[in-house]
Amino acid sequence: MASSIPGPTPRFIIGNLLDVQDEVPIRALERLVDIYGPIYKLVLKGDDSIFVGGFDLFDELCDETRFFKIPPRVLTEDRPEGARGLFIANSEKDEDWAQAHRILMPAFGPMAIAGMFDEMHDIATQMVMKWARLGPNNKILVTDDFTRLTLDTIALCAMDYRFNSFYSEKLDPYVVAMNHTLAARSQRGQVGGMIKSLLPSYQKQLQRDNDYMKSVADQLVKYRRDNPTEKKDLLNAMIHGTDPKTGKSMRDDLIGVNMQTFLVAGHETTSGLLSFAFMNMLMNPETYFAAQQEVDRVVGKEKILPKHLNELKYINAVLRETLRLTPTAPAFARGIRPENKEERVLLGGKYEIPRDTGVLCLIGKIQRDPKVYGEDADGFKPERMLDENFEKLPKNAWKPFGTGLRACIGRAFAWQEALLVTALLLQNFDMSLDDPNYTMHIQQSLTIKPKDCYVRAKLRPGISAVSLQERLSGTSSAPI
Ligand code: FDE
Repeated sequence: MASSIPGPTPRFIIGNLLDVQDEVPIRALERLVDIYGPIYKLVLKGDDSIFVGGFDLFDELCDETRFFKIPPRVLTEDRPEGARGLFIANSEKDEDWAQAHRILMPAFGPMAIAGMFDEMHDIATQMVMKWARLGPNNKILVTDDFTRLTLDTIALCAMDYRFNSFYSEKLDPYVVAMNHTLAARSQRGQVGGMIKSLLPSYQKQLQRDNDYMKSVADQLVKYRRDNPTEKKDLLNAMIHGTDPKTGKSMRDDLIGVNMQTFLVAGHETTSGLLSFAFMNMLMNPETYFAAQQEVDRVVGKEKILPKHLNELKYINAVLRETLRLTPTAPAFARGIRPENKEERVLLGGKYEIPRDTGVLCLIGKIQRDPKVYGEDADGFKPERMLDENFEKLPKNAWKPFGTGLRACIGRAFAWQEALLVTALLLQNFDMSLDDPNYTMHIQQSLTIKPKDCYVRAKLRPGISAVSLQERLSGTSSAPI
């Protein structure tokens, strides 16, 4: 027998619009799990939407033979026809997706990522030196500096472009345009955002932003074609790579949209990860010290090298635990695979999922399911994510990078970057919260980040800005 999916009663015309109003929209959706249970239904913009916030049902949705990824509606609605980047392609059957995926997989593979270490280190050094020179009394809004860092890193590693965000207070025009469009898209479900989106001036501005971003990407492709280099970056992989299956190479418009995809997908998510990780450690100082001791043991006072990163087991666990509690991409959608021939698709043996309806998986809630993580599921406990414990978790218990064929292609990239930056900061600074009573608040655009998180960073005893620079460049002659 099928059971009906619970949920708040929809109202005339507006459906459940009022049930999802919140400064942090994802929180509104998560609260509904506490009221209606691990699956519920809402009527939004005239359509039924289903939400899942518990492990068991999610585990079933990860079955790739029955379900597949549905790209996020906020990113796909009202998008003009034409090439689509990996993130928002409709399915794995889409030739553009398949071709880009096959060409890019090796470019995001372990060897290629290890080859990006020096560039990642270069950008991280800019941030570390800035903090060192501004000194211990400087209030740092960590989210801002981590966003500068991750954006500059992906742009340099992917396409040899320097935004130089640490050298200017003013944001690069590309970043301004990108922030506009992301903010607009993330506000789509909120009443304020809907009203704004009706204003012609607002629509025009968005159009201008989109055109500008496209022209920058197109110019970068053209510039590289006219000025070839040997650099092993993602742009060259796309320009020179051929599809192992078809022997074809990528069209320029497809290369352009994928470059834009990497800039967007590769910076806010990783910046949020770093921000939450440091706030978690600073709010639980014993974890900060444990992580710092690990760096002292594994790296000591030397320059951090790629070989060190694998040995940072505790920091690895800190990052995993952070993405468990606050997955920076806080939800993704699954739908019924067209090849799935089940007559009625039932979830949990009883909830019927219609063929044309996406199910939004609330990952932050799923990864706090007490059935998997116990009664202390809401607590920050890196130990539970150390390899020996992590390996014992049920297969789909930790999915902050998505699942299946469409899982995050940038995972190894983001992980190397986050490990390196965390280790560098711990090695050289004693950090503290600016407000010792800080409690974690969240802000959301498309991704989530901690709000108002100010910290201070004091160079560790015996380190000066000058000796630090020597250490970072690996030229230090004397022990420091
Ligand atoms: C993807 C992704 C995902 C899935 C989504 C869905 O399903 O819808 C997720 C969840 C993610 N991703 C997450 C993340 C986190 C972090 C930190 C990151 N992520 C990072 C990064 C970096 C880069 C470069 C990237 N990332 C990228 C990407 C891409 C391209 C994608 C799509 C894929 C396909 O579809 O094919 C993703 N990413 Fe990430």
